[in-house]
Amino acid sequence: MPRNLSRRDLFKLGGAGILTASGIVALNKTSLTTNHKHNLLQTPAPMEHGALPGVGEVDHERNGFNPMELLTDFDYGHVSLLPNGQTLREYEVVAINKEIEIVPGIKFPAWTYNGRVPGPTFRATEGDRIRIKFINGSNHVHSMHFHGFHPGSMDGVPGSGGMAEPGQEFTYEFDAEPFGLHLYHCHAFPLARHIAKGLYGAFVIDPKEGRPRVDHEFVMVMSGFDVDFDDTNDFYAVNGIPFYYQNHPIQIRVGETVRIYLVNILEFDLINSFHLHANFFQYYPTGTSLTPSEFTDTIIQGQAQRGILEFSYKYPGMYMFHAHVTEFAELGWNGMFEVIP
Ligand SMILES: [Cu+2]
Repeated sequence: MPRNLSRRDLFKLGGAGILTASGIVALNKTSLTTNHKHNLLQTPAPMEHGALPGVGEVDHERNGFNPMELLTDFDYGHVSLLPNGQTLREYEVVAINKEIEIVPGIKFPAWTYNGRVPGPTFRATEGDRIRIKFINGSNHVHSMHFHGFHPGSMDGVPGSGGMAEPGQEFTYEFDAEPFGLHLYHCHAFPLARHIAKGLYGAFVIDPKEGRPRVDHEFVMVMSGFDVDFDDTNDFYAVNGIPFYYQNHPIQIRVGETVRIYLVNILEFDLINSFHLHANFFQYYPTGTSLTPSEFTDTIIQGQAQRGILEFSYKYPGMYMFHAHVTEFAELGWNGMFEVIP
């Protein structure tokens, strides 16, 4: 009897590293049978106990983005001054369909802002004027719906304003407020599909007086990939590529201060989480206060929740950070800090 192959079956088969070209074709269908399942196997051995899943490298050059660069890739836009003295930040964003390799051998037909998942991390200071020329270069209607204050006509929602048909463009313009860590995403319907396909990104608004100086600032956007389009995620990732920071630890030094802008845009699963090993962090929910609300080592975020984490490491070593939903970690949402003396 043919039956559907669930993401758990995939993982039992050994996860990311073993899918063949025929497997990719099979994954593009909505239902996988046991026949396909046999095609997926390159090596019949199950995953070894004690080993980390997700070895191997995707082609970052072909993808056109690299999660190590996305960590610190803050986009301040083209900056000028308006006659009233207000800072103007101008951006151009193009929505394009693009196939990206998310784990070795598995290509995901993504919908992207500027060819990357997540899209650009916009960064401004409270009170700046933001102007974003959005060009829809794809074959579906899309928008950019920002979290934060703005007129309804700039909301990027059907019935309010700011939708762009294929080949059309729309310019979003509003003042950056309130300060905090926000996000943006497409708000065309069906919404779950437009988000899950890759149309989202982080939006940082710094307070006028700034935040205390730290040694490192990193952006981490948590999401998932439903590669067989059955409305459940097959892989989980930070900054677009599952397992990336596990295979490429983020290097910091003992005592250096680290600030993480953490955004959850995961579709199909109700919660996501972040756990830091052998350490605690100060947590600022939504980044809208300069006083932390919690000193902890684990936080939970629902979709569109976000917050700022601050910490430093006392001892050198290798330290994991990951979703504390164990299944998410084993399907890609797992990373390492390498703390150097
Ligand atoms: Cu869309």
